[in-house]
Amino acid sequence: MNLTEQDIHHFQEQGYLIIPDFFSQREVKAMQTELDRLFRDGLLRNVATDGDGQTHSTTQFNFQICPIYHKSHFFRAMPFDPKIINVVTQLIGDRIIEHLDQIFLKPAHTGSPTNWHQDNAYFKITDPLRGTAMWTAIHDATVANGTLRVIPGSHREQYEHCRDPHSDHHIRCYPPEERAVSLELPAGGVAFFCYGTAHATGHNSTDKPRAGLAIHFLHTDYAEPNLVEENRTTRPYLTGVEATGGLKEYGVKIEGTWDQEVGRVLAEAV
Ligand SMILES: O=C(O)CCC(=O)C(=O)O
Repeated sequence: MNLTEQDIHHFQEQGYLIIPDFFSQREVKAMQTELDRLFRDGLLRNVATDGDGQTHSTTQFNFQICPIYHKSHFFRAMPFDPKIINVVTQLIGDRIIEHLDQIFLKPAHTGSPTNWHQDNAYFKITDPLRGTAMWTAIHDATVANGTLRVIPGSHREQYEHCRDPHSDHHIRCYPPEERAVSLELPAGGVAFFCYGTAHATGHNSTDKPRAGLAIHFLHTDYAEPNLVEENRTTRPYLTGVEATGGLKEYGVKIEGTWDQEVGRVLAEAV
C-alpha cells in the first residue's frame, strides 16, 4: 500500500492517520477469535480503579493484556505482516523495531476509559514523529462505544502528566479537549498516531464489547536500551541489518507466518 504525499503530510502535521479498510474480514474474524481465547484463559486483567489508583473497581472494567507476544503466536506474528511494515516505514523511516503490544477490551455497559496521555510521556524519544502506535479496531469503534480520540497537532506540545487515579498504573494529562476529534473506524480499520499525539478512549455504553489493539513501532535510531519496558524481554527488529524475521529474538522465524496464523486460528475455532 503506497501512502500518498497527503497521507504522510497529515501524519506529520496532525500527528495521526487513519486507514479504515486496512485488515480483511478474515483477519478481523481471526483477531476476534484469538482475543476471545485470551479473555477466556484469564489473560486480560482489569486495570480500572476506584479513583485512588489502587483499588480495583468492581463496577468499571478496562481489561488490558500487555505484552501479548508471549501469550499468543497469532499476535506475535502480526507486526511482521508486510503490509504493516510497509506503511509504518513510510511514516517513521525504514529501520524499525516493534516496541510494545497491548490490547484494551471494554466490556458492554461497564467498559471504562483509558484517559488522555501522550505515549512520549512514557517513552521520551527526542523526535515524537519517529515512533508510532498502530491502533486497530478489533470491533467496530464508534463514539457510543468509546472509540479513540486524538488532539490533532498535539505532538508539538508537551502536557504535564500525573498518575491516573482511575488506573492501577497509567499516567494521564489534561489536554485542550475542545480540539479533540473522534476516530470512528470499522472493525479492521487502523489509526496510526505518533508518540507525541495526545489520545484517549471513552466509556463503552453500548450492549456489545469493544476492543482496540495497539502495537507500537519505533525507528531504531531512537531505540535506547532503557526503552525496554518492564516485563518485556525483547523488541524484535522488523527491518534493517539487525532484522532476522524474529529468529534472533524468538528462536523461530516469524516473518511470513501471519497469513498462516490467521488460517490456524480460524481453523481451530470451528
Ligand atoms: O485502546 C485504548 O483504550 C487505549 C490505547 C492507548 O492508549 C495506547 O495504545 O496508548
